[in-house]
Amino acid sequence: MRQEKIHADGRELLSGALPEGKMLRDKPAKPGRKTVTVAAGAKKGPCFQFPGGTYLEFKLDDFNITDHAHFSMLFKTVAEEGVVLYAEGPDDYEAVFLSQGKIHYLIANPSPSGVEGTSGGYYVSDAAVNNGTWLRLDLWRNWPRQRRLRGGGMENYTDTGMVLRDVAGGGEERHLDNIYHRGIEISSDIFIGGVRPTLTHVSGSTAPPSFEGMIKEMEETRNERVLSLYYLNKNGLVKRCP
Ligand SMILES: [Ca+2]
Repeated sequence: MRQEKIHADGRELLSGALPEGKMLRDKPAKPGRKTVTVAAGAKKGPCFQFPGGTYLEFKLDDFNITDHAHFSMLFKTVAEEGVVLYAEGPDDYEAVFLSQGKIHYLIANPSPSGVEGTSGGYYVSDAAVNNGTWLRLDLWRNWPRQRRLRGGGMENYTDTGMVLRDVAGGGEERHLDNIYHRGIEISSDIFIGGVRPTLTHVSGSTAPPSFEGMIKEMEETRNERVLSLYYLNKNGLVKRCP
């Protein structure tokens, strides 16, 4: 199986053109889990301050982001480079990182044989975002949606990509498409602010730099969970925001 590595500039990940994905038409949209009565968003997650050179790892029980997910968070930074979020599976991964001040959201989903190329997604903000203001970031991967057809009836489709909102200024950037990423498999471990150098798809020597700044109110909608209790605070360096 082809192993791809994440590099600081993200470019090396995108060898080959992205094939056009298939729309999700054959499966109905899955309703959200009904067992949790407190919806994500009702309780705001904490604010973490990242000094750089460290990260938080979340290992959440009963947490499934294998084929689709929706993360939401706010972040603030003046750094040009740094990992915001990273998660991986045996062959696939998704990464959100700053490069030259812009936010990049990369989904790598190589085909098992490697010959059909990569069914991934790559979304980059239009403008640099490292201006020290709070920005809301929403990440959608294979997110089930429905729309009414003009001739009647409903059509299922999916959203993948990111939406950025300037909390104070009100500006918004939308980078979404309806490509369904078939066969993507991401495990439930989530890395925020940096990556463990020994991860499958991370190359230790060229691992991207860690995040410097603040990240707060992290949540995931599919599992209706707020990301507050981390499994690992690497070297204890991530603090609560002052
Ligand atoms: Ca895959």
